[in-house]
Amino acid sequence: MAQTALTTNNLEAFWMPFTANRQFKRQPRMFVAADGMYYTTDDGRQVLDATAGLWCVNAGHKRPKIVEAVQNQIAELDYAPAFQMGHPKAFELASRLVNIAPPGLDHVFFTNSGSESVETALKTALAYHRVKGDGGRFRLIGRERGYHGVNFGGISVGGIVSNRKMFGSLLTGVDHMRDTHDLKRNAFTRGIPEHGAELADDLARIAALHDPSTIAAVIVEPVAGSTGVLVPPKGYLQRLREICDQHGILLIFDEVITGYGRLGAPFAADYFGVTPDIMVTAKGLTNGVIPMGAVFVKSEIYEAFMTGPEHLIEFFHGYTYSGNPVASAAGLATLDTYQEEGLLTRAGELDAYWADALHSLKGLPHVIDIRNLGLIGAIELEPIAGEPTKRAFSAFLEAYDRGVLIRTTGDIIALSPPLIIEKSQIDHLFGTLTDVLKGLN
Ligand code: PXG
Ligand code: PLP
Repeated sequence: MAQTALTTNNLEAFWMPFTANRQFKRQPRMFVAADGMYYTTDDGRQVLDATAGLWCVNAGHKRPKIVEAVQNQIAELDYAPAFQMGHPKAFELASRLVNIAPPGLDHVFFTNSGSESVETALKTALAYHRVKGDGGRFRLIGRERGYHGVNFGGISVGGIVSNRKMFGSLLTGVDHMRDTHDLKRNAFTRGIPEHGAELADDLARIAALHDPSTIAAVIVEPVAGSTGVLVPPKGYLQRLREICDQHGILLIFDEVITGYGRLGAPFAADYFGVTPDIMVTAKGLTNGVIPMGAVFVKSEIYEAFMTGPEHLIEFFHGYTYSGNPVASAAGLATLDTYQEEGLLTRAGELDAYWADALHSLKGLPHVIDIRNLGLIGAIELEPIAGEPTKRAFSAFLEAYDRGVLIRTTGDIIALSPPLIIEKSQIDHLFGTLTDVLKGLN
């Protein structure tokens, strides 16, 4: 092995994100290569990727077309200024994206991550009302247990206490609906739960409280990912759409996880038949290989900005790397790969097999709920009394030792394999998890 931080044993300098730094640095877990469904560890073991990296490597690892496109693009045009200049691939990618997006979402703003996409969507919503002369709409509504990245807007509308409480004052004018998790009524539901559509009426209640004409937008994940795979109850998203329409509130779907085939349709908006006004994406857009996000907006939003003298900038927003050439090339090659292999709908072909295998874990020790939709799964464990998160973290470490990468959040195991997973690999994954769960304290 080359002289690396690992061999020189200097892991201190890197302050790792969302990581138990001291535990990790005592006992590091390092990947050095990846191919298809598998990672290779620094000690040469193969680890089945049951999380698509961090929900982003939807086409699997080291896909030849994407590797080649990135290599060629760096050699041809490495960077072009994002402001007042263009390059062809960003336009091509935006057009291709609009073609696979739900009808009406006809314009794309590029960012570099899900967090930036969220900020972009929130700012777009606020600015849209202003350019229309409706600047009294300044409130943003999120949801408890929502995850919208880690920037200030995102943590303000987000509903994860630990992501908020260290940071003092957040955005003002924000309120939250209740989350849709209802273990009592919906535990062990296969797919979409029956109970809880009425929770969408929280939006109507909050709107009435604040005066609906002060509300700019509501942002939700169609399926909450980070807080443990919370599938929306039957009719819930339709109800949110109706309430937004009644009150002139923009509906933002944060599809950072659900986008690009995760549910068996290109986007959750397609899957649920509910079209938002703004759709936030990232992750699977470039298969995770180059950071990039894309925010889709309805034509009437884009057009509302396209007024005034033509030489003036219409929207004071953008990133140095918006539509970066290498990221755009990665995005185009990713879309090619998805299309050639039918990956944007493959989860729909596998989901019954996936759900059968996942729900067969019911009855194992500590398992108090199992949830699924598309190629997403969650296994909720009873926490160890007084030591929340410890049981699931032990499962994570044990699964890793047995050659399977899973994700945990709180005491919930979350699964989201690359969409290329084979049935035999699904069997292997749940066989290993069964052994892991049987051995847990
Ligand atoms: N919105 C949603 C719905 C997300 O899931 C973001 C925004 C932020 O994206 P960036 O690219 O800024 O991280 C996310 C990201 C996990 C996990 O294991 C989830 C995310 C990221 C890392 C880990 O639950 N979601
Ligand atoms: N900070 C400073 C000092 C900058 O000059 C810039 C961009 O020019 C930024 C932050 C924002 O960086 P980015 O466009 O990569 O988000």
